[in-house]
Amino acid sequence: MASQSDKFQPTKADHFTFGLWTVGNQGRDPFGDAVRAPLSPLVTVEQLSKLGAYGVTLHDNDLIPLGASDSEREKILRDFKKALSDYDLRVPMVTVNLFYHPVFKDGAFTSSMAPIRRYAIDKAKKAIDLGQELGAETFVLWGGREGSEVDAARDPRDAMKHYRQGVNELTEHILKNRYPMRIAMEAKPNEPRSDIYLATTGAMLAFIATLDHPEMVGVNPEIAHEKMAGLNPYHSIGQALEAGKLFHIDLNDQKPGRYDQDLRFASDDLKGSFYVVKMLEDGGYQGPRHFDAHPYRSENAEGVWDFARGCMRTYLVLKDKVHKFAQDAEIQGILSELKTWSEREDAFDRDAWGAVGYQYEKLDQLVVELLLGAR
Ligand code: DIG
Ligand code: MN
Ligand code: MN
Repeated sequence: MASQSDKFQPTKADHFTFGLWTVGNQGRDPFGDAVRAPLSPLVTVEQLSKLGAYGVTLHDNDLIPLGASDSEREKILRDFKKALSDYDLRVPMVTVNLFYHPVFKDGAFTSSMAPIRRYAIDKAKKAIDLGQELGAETFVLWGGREGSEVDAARDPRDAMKHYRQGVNELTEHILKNRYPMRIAMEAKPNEPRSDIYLATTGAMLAFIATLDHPEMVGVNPEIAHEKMAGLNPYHSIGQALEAGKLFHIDLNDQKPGRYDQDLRFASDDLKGSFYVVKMLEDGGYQGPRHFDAHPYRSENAEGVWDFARGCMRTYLVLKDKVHKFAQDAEIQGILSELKTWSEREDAFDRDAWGAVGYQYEKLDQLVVELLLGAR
């Protein structure tokens, strides 16, 4: 295979991170079994480091199997920390699996059963402790089972009250232990539940405002999830950033109107992905460039690393296009002309304004040609 240009080779300074579950995805789907062998977290750390990644992220049970004994936990953590040190990788984010075990089949924090809610909150607190032990500064909470199929079974107002109680207990846990950690909540409209509560990043931002410690809680928008809701990730991420609430991000891609595909970053929607990179780079987002995606089921163990390379490389190619956008005289010429109009102070002439031509056709064509490498 032709060697890839050095210009787009990732380095740790790019702060790319991957979930253990992403490259470790074995290719199961509702109609087919695993196509790849399990991937050891130790191999993942070594391989991602060699590819230029900055860190890995994990659910509690991606690393510590449910039901592991204290001694098993200690050994797993010892080996994992050694690998992180040997390969100079960080763990900027930890999350909790509140969706795989059958106990969560009707919800975790929003379960109607108090004992299940209590178990879920305690499991999340232990995952926060694990994150602290690994040096994570962000705890992501994705409520994949917080939802419903039968609305007769639960009043969404009760679900909100229980969700709030759970998150408030997590912020109390962080404050009591003086952990330097923040919580980032991740929205998704559906799948695996027929409807998931707090379906979009916008809904999450409204919910966060009702918490005891809203300053400790932000959002972790996922591109695929906003697109599943028919929304424009550039706008969702922009709203979060402007509100000071973009605490983390899940980068991937998604074809419209399909199940959660978690595709390789920018592998479907190049222009939309370009604007996401533009928002992160121009908007001064300081967090890791985190990929929550997985390789196609078609891929073998080698193809997994093609997937990881592709995520990072395309981000860097688009970051270079963001730089070219800022340097492009024609694009900037149109934008500055629009800016002078925006500040006009002469007498308001409704018909004149109604007749204005905004040059958006020309502007968007220039962006398309920039992305196609035609300018
Ligand atoms: C799914 O999009 C969710 C889970 O993978 C995880 O809880 C979170 C981490 O970014 N994203
Ligand atoms: Mn997803
Ligand atoms: Mn995600």
